[in-house]
Amino acid sequence: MEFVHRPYIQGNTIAAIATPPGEGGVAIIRVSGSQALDVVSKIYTGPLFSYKTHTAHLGKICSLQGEILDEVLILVMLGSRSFTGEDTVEIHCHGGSIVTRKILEEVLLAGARAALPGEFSLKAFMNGKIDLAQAEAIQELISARNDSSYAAAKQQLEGRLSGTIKKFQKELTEIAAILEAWVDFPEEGLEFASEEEILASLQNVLQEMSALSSSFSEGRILREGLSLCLMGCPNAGKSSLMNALLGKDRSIVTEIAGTTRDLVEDDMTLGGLHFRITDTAGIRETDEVVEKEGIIRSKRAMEEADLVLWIHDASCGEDLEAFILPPLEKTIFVQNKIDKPHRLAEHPFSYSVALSAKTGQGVDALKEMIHKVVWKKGPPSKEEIVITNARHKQALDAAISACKVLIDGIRSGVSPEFLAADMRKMLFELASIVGGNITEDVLSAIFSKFCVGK
Ligand SMILES: Nc1nc2c(ncn2[C@@H]2O[C@H](COP(=O)(O)OP(=O)(O)OP(=O)(O)O)[C@@H](O)[C@H]2O)c(=O)[nH]1
Ligand SMILES: [Mg+2]
Repeated sequence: MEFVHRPYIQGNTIAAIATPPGEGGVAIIRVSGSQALDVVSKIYTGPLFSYKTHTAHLGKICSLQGEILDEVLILVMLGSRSFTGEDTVEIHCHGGSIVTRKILEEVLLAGARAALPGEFSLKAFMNGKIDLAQAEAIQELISARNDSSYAAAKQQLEGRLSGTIKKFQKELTEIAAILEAWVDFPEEGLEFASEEEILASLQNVLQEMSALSSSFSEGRILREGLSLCLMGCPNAGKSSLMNALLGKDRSIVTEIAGTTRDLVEDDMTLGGLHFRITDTAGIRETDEVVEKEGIIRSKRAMEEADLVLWIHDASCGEDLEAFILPPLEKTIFVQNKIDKPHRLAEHPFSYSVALSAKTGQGVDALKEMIHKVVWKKGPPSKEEIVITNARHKQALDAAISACKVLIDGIRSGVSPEFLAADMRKMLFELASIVGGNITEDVLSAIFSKFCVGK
């Protein structure tokens, strides 16, 4: 990992194109820092310094040599009321890639520095406009691929996760004060609170932290979605079902057994979740080299998948015992071709549906079943706070371990100095989630994953 942001200098004036590359109606060049007005005033025709904050003005951008480059709308956002917390000027120009690049070049010649990825958000964080968890949520919001990941990122950006962490910090700081008092005044410390009261408070925080930590698996589903793999014997109708689920003719379907050789992948959205769906080669004994390799890949895809659909041709009554079946808890047994005369098979799976990939009968029931298997305990409610970020999960788990050590320490009468150290460790880990004590290296690693211009 390259740490691009070191060292951070407050007030430095940075500039970048904030809109995606290519042609569009409008493009935005963002300039932020203590010299933002000076920089833009060198190339803008209007009375920039007289503008009130949060106002928009029509004017022209000229090169330093005086050539008119474009007619633009200028947006001025001053000081602490801007996103970054520093003077910001946005130049809204025509959205051609050449005109945009030319204006950015002039802005840089006029004294700004090209912004690094995520540097506007880094400014916002350094200036206390947002905490670290909120800054990370911005990038998650931008890269959200479905309604669920969007909702989770929005919740984090609103500061709901940060609020929960701050509540833990507040409760623990009160206990920490008592522990520190035990260290300083071993005789009198107990008067502040009884050992039972402290243990009860710690147990309470521990339980809440553990619940938040275990929401990560749900959070991962919301953020990244799931992989879904279609397996079964040749001609069972895997490719037909893939196409029925996708609602398009993606995978080749023929009556020849062994049609699909390579993995065929596509994306679909179901119940607000993103699914990466993989059609595979039918499993059978074969000496044919290409098919053999296809079957090896099928099995690998099955192992890696979050969810497997095992497709069974109910019209020909094939024998299930001939197969090594996928893990029962992540598999839905799909009895296909019920539009033909058929006999439903006995099977060991907990989840099953009968359908016809050809007519579409039962496909909606399969979609409902997928939802049920994904959210065994029901999907998280809008109010429930889930963590979606691996860094947050790691810090939370470290805080949980320190909390357990602390509780054991109090129970077994460990010296207060050690207890206070465990408490500090726990507070340190929680603070790192919202960015209280974060090092430049970690900051750099986080913000360098952002887009330029954000
Ligand atoms: N009647 C009927 N035919 C079906 C149904 N599903 C698939 N078929 C037919 O079964 C044959 C095989 O379908 P595919 O979808 O190619 O089966 P597959 O499992 O992908 O087969 P391979 O790629 O060879 O492993 C085709 O002729 C399909 O039209 C169904 O629900 N009803
Ligand atoms: Mg196929």
